[in-house]
Amino acid sequence: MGNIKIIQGDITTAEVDAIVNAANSQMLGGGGVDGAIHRAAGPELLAACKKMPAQNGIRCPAGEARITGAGNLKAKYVIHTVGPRYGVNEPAAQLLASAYQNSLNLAVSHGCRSLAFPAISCGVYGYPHREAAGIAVSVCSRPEYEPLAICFYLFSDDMVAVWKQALES
Ligand code: AR6
Repeated sequence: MGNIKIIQGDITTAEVDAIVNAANSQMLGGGGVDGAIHRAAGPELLAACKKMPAQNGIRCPAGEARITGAGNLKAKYVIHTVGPRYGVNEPAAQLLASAYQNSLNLAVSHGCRSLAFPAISCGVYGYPHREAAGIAVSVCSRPEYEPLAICFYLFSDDMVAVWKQALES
């Protein structure tokens, strides 16, 4: 698992091919990491999101992922994925694993060599951190993703500790 790193800091500063956004299904921005990514990328990102096909306002159901350009970010792409709202979207563990897996698959199919993940669903969506870290690390550690340099950008000391524990176990 030498291809997986943990970094404490703001994901919008990541120098990677693709930054993963913990978005909502509408893909029109929001708070948390989604807000930070849209602010840093500028209006081009929102314009790209608006162009994604929508069904009843849904551009990306929970567990799926979509890819756009990255506006002013250093990355080439933003991969927008939607994690489960804990206690609402079920089965939560499967949906969270799918969000990671579909993001990784989009990165691979677009020729990315590196990508950065935030802690999907661990903020407003309320996923228990330890369980989320286990799922994130287990999907990212699959042999098919070994050629990718994967960074987890985490904000707090606590989150870094939880992720490190998952990576080491
Ligand atoms: N860099 C890295 N991590 C961050 C940053 C940042 N700049 N900003 C926040 N985090 P959340 P969710 C952490 O709530 O739970 C949005 O409104 C944050 O501390 O952003 O998947 C969307 O539009 C937390 O650990 O995402 C959706 O409506 C983690 O990122 C909803 O929130 C994820 O927290 C998605 O909720």
